[in-house]
This record gives sequence, C-alpha cells and structure tokens, in this order.
Amino acid sequence: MKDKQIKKLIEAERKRQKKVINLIASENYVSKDVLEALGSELTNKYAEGYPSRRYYGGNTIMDKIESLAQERALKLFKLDPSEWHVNVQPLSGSPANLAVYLALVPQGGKVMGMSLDHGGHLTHGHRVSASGKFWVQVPYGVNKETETLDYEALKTTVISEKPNIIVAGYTAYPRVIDFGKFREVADVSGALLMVDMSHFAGLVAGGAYPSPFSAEGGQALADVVTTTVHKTLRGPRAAMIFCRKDPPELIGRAGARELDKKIDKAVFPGLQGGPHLNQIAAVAVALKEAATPAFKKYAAQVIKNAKALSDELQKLGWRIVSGGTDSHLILVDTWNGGNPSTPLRAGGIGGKEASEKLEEAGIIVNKNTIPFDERSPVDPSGIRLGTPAETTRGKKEKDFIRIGQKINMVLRAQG
Ligand code: DSN
Repeated sequence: MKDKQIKKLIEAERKRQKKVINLIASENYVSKDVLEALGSELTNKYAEGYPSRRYYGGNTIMDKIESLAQERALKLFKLDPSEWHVNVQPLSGSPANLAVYLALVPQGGKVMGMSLDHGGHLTHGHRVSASGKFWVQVPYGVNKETETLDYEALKTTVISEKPNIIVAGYTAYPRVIDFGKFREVADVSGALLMVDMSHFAGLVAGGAYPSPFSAEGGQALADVVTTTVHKTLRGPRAAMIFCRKDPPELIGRAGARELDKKIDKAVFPGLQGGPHLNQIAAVAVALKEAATPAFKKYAAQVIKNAKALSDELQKLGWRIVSGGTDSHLILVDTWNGGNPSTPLRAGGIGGKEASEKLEEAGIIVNKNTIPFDERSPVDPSGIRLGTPAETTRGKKEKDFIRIGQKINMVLRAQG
C-alpha cells in the first residue's frame, strides 16, 4: 500500500486485535477469503437494482454474485425458496431493521420492541433512533425477579397496545427465546412478528440455538427475520432480511401481503442506492463457511465457552444477570456483584470503570446496562461478555475458566 499513514494504522489495529482477549459479544474474526472478497475489484461497480433488474450496464457477473449469496442464505437456514425470500443488500443491521418498518408499518404505527436498558437495540423503536421517530415504540422488558422474558406480560401488552409489529431478538439477552410463544403472542392481535437474530444467527446456522423461522414440527414462526452477518455468523459487516412470501394465514393482516416486494422496495430505492457487491460476495463466502461441519462445532463451542465463563465468574462471587446463559453472551452485574467474603469496595464497581480496568489488562469488553439499572447508560451497572471471537481463535472451556479468573483478579484489585 502506498499510503503509509493508513498502512501503519491498519498494521497497528491488526497487532492490537492479535494481542487482546476480545470479549465483545458482537465481534468476530473473519477468514482470509472473506477479507479477499471485501478487498476485491467488485467495489468498483455500481449495481442499483436487483439481479436481472439493474439500472446500470455491465452487471452480468454482479447478478450471479448476488443470486449466489441469496441461494446460500436460504440454504443455510433450511428455507424453501418458494416460501421464503431474502434480500442481501442491507449495508448493516440498522438499515435492515429500518427497511422492514418502512416496508410494513405505516408511519406513526407501533413497533413493539424491548427497551434498550433491558437488552433491546436502538432500532427496536428507541426514541433516539429513526425507528422511534417515525414509528412509536411500545416497550417491553424482562421480569424483575427472573430477569427473563415474561410471555404472559407480553400478551397483556399486545392486547392493550395492538402493535403493528413485534420485534424479538436482542443485543444483551443471554437466554433462549421461545419463538413459538412469540408467535402465539403476535397472533393474539394479528401483529406481524419480526425476529432480529443478529446476535445469534451463527448459533442458529450451527444448530446450537432455536430457529426463529420454523419450529421442529414445521410450524411457522417469524414473518420477517433480520440479521447482521458480522457477529456469530463470522462474515463481513453487512445484513440480510428474510421474509415469508404471502403466507396464507397472514393475508388480510395489515401490511401482510407481498412482504418480499415491499421489503425489496424499501431497501432500494427506499433507503439505499447501489449495493456493495464486494460486501455481498464476502457474505456469500461466509455463508458457505457457515454451512460446514467445522462451523457447527464452532457454534456449539461458543455456547460451551460462555457457560464455562459464566460458571467460573459465579463461583468467584459475581452476580450474572438471569443466573447464567444459554447463548454466546453473559451480562455481569459488576455494581452489585461482589462476593461477600472478598467484598468489593462499598458500592461495587461500575461498568465503565470495570471495562477500563479490563482494557488496561488486555481484556476488551463493553459496559452495559442491566435490567432495571439505576445507573446511567454511560456508566451502567454491568459489563457484557461474549465468546464468539475468542472461540474463533480456538479457545476452549479451560481457557475461559482462566479468563474468568483473570477478570475476577483485575476487578478486585485495589486502586
Ligand atoms: N448490535 C450492537 C451490539 O450488540 O454490539 C451494536 O449495535
């Protein structure tokens, strides 16, 4: 590379990534093949439109790449192309979610999403996001005692609020989500059900987490599923939107006809211009990798590692939100979490200080609110830990037990 300044910075970041223990739950390390596709000549091309329906010439090869990505996406999640459609053009998770609302919810309509401080995402209707400015959020949260989803409470909210769409799938919820119960809840008022599986898509692909698409007996679950590709799915920064094609039982529901056409239109020309075909090619590469037996093992190991880390921290006296994990992430209540026999200084340690101390020790985490947090999001009561990135680097349970011990030592060190 001729640009020495950027070259030096890329090199520095490469070294940083190698040196640290990365416990950011939403990050991962992609393969060389994914990087190669991202850095290819595909970035030079404009391809506004969709395969065989482009607004620019010279797109025969781009059509093949995009169609291949779509084919691989449907195959990976075992979806019948006559029943499901996938759009692989969203640049990332936030525009993907916005495209769904733009397509299916009238302006001012209701998006029922989990509150940010309980583990939801900004784009699930939070007021600072466009999703909360053009639509109205009907917030829900977890049960105060169990810190898990309360499906009966959800049903009550749905009956009284009648949301247009219900969003399940979160950024800081460590437990399995019962998509069958969500389907029942949505059916109570005729709402559409959207699952944002960004965090656990790789676990679904690897068969280690329940599918939001359909139940084991074939019962249909979500109407729309969005996902980023760069988290547990271990691909480039990108997103996809899956939707059911005119499911007979949905006909007649508000906004429920021709979901595929509406979503395609919302992505382009509704929100985006030319798709990033270098990114879409990298998505296709990652989807092929995720269909291998090695990836299946990876997904199972991610969860085993998270359980090992969670158990070790609990053993060392830390309070884990909801008492554990079924997924790739753990929420540690650092503020209220000290072991009485080796107490933290009065008041515990806030999430901001905890993440800073850990970073000094080479462990990268993010500060995070915990449900019913009384502290501010800039200095919340907890930290979020995730195992996808370090599992990609080959770490197993015994390594995560050691990481748990190091976290404990760092957070309890005085000064
Ligand atoms: N998806 C978020 C995360 O979990 O880190 C970022 O928006």
